[in-house]
Amino acid sequence: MARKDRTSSEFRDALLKHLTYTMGKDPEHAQFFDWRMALSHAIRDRMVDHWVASTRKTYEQDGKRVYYLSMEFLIGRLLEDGIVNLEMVEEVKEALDHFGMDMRTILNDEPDAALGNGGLGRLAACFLDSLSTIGCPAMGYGIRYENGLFKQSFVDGRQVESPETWLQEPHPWEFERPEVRFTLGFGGDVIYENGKTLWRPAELIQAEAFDTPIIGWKGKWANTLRLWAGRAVDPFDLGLFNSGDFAAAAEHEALARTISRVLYPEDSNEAGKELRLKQEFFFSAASIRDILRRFDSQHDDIRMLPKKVAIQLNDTHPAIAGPELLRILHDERGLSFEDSLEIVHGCMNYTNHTLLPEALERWDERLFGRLLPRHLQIIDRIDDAHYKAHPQRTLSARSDGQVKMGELSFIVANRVNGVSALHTDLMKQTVFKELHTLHPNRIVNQTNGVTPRRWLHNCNPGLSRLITDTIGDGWVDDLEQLVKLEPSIKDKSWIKRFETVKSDNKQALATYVAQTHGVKLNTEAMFDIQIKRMHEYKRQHLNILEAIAHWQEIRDNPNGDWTPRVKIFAGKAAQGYHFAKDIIRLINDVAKLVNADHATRDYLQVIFLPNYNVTLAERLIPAADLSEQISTAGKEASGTGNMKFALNGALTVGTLDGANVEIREHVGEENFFLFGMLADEVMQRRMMHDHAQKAIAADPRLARALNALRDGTFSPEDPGRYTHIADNLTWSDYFLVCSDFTDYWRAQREVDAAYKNPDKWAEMAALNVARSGWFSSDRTIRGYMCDIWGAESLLS
Ligand code: NBG
Repeated sequence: MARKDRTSSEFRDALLKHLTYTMGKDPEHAQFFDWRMALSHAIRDRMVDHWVASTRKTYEQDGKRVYYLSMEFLIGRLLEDGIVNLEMVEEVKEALDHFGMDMRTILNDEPDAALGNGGLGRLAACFLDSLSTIGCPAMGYGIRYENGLFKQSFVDGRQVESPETWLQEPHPWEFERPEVRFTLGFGGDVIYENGKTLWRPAELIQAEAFDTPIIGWKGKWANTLRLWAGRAVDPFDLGLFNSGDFAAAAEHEALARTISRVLYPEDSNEAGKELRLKQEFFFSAASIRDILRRFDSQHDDIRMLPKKVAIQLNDTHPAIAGPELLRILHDERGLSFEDSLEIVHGCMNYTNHTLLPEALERWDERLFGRLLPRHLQIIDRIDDAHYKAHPQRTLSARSDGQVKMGELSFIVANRVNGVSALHTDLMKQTVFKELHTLHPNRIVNQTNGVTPRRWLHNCNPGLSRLITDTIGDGWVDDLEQLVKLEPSIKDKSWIKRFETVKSDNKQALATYVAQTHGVKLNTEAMFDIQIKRMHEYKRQHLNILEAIAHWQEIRDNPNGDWTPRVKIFAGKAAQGYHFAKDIIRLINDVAKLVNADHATRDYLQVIFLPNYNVTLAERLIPAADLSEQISTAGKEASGTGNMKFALNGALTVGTLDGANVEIREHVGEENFFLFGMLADEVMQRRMMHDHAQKAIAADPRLARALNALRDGTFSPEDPGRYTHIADNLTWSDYFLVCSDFTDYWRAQREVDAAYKNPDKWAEMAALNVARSGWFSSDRTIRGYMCDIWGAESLLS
């Protein structure tokens, strides 16, 4: 038998074996679910060999290990990733064909692991993929939320949330590790005994580990994602049960489980805040213990820790890991406070992901002191030591009754990084100005990136094939090779193939939307897409306001030479963020009216797709012509969707914000539609008290669009529904929608004009692909390894 036949028959056997013995099903009666689980197990088996080999090598080499602590890992589906990274696509297809099953249908049966909100969580997932591809010994640590980010649906255009229940079905990728459990505490007292300070927590809980192997490109390396689940120390009170109080008997278990139940619990009330802080301590403290246990198994001198361990704090959520490590070293292991602090400082690094003041974590010191009394003392000592070293400083990690996690993280960390060049500069000038003056070498930049495996190779097979046909497949783990496409872009027949790929992707999206939402999209039109969390700074309302103004203009002149567009939105709003939810409703109401308008519907369609997640992004991005990156300058730390769109051949209409700045530099300003104020202009303009009214007075289109919000055009049954949005934009407009509207309008008309020349458009889009190679998360991770962690690849 030829090797290929042998391997595919071996895989067939493996699949059948799992179907029979893991799932307990006869192929005759197996459902999609059974096949998917059998396939996942068969693929997982293949991963395990690589995983064990990588783990072994990591121990043997005893190099520096990287620990990425993150409250979120938005990993999405894993089956296709696994199949592709193990180079098993053909084998799997053949095996499934043999049993009369369709691979795509089975892949589509997998639920998304939605353990994150947005960019921060997705970045962590891209980093895991790159760490494994590069062969950097690393581990991700997070929380195994039973309910990930809520499911979004629309009722009368309004967002309705329901729980995400991805763990209701067994999750084939994880390995439960009942032997890896740590007992953690909250509350209680701090006592002084024999010259020692000890924390005696009142409430105990256990953290249990669940491991998922993360396999890199071509299976050369695999790391681990370790997620912690909450467990009760005494799960069940038999006494209470026997006395007949069944609910109380199980209460411990239920309470312990709530800690890993939901992602970002509603924190507008005291109980929610407390749960959130508990979650942060829970996973940080469990991870620190696990890191120390592993270190101790190989070393006896704790002073070596910074040589062997680099800990990355993904935003401030795991910041309590610093004081916890210090507490263990000082209180439990008896090192001096100063030595402990030095070790902690040598290990910890902090990534800042936002400058929005409301997103920088601060805890009420009473709440903090009640849950973590010893840590509060330790934070004070860290802060005092810092003050002694820098008596000229004015800020501190604890002031105005609050514990300030941003300042604390900065003081504790060895390196602090921003996520785009602009964001890093703004960090130095604004939130961390004083700390940066005191520690001028601490802040470094690491512009975000995205994994080319998921975000081009797997999600856009048509474009991947064209690229590989043209330049070979070296680009998949060396994305900057995409520049080799440039000479072909001048070739008319190549551009035709490029255009065909895009139009096929648009057709596939249109088919999906027709099947799932019953809306027929005009595939001849430009697909203009804005997908991201709903937030005023991201300005989905600028986009819809421009759409309204454009619609009004088409109505005035229905026989004009308009460029047809389909405007697509997707994104979730936080449960308690009413304004953002009203913007969703507005977009849905506009869609209802505009899509039914016979005079305009050939030129303008609007659709809001519900329940945005990683899988939906994988469908939308390859089909985009235009990428909307229109945040108020200075507010979007980086963005990563912007990179995915450019890499898949969409042109960007955007402000000079976050990584847009660097995208524009790379793809060329002639291939990017720029508009809007710069970050410093934004700050200036905001000081003008009547900036919005001036902008409205100067632009009749804007005034007319705002009037349509006021006069009930989009909500005739409830005419006052959108008055508050118009009022907000007229009287406050913190995010400067009105001041940027006119220039946005101009840029959009340039977009329209450019789209009229399809070959030229395709050429610009292809240049975006060819020049986006720098935005690979492999490049970002190499930057962290070299500038922050001092870690090395173990791939030979
Ligand atoms: C987000 C920023 C994005 C950035 C991602 C990843 C948070 C707190 N921040 O601009 O808003 O791309 O982080 O760095 O989620």
